Amino acid sequence: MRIDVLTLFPKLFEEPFGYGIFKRAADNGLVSVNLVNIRDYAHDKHRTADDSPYGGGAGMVMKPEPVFEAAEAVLEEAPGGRVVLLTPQGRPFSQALAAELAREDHLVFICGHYEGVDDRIRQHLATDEISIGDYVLTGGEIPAMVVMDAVLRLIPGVLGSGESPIEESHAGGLLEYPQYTRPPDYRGWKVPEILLSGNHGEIAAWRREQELIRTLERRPDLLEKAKLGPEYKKTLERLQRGGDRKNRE
Ligand code: J9Q
Repeated sequence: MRIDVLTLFPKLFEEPFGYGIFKRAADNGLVSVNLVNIRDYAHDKHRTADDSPYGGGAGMVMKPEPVFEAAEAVLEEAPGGRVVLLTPQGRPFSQALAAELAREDHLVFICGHYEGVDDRIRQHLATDEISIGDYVLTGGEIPAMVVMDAVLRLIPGVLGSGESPIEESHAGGLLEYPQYTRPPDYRGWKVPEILLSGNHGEIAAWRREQELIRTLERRPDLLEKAKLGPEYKKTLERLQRGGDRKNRE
């Protein structure tokens, strides 16, 4: 997969994507991340990328010409990719959308700044608009990094063999069970005995129950949409009948 990031702050992406699994993925030819400074496509000697809003109001708006021309330059090199504008008005980002984007060969991210981008960028350049959540940020860079992280790890071969992407939180629609490692007793806080038992059937049952308890308590909205197998359904029904003493305490 090729990813082009159009931003006024390309250096922000160098650290997070220059190390670890993303560096390895790049070295193995699975992904290439191309950082494009929008300012390089400005038309004047001051490299102006923003201007005051028509109709008045506070702040600045990103000008269309540098963004269009930066995008056209990368699309000429690599035609036909989805052009994603990060914006609070976009489609809510989710694991399902990450999986959809992970099947693409080419993504172009446009990171807006200031009070927003000229709306013609949204209307005539972006093919997708994505929001990572309902909060105010200063720019689209961090949202682009969030989307890139979620997408890249789903590309086959990006995660090592020990790091399968399938079993994790939200992939199955439930919250994850609690994880523990050594030592078995830390400051008197003990690892649940079942995990030390070596009984793989009981461990799996305990983990299913923990996922359901956590999801019921913290994110009951997720349970509505979750696709539960028969083992999960049975456990959920038992928990909802109040069949588990630990859960009532
Ligand atoms: C560009 N707040 O917020 C949530 N998802 C994306 C954004 C965002 C923002 C400001 C600028 C994107």
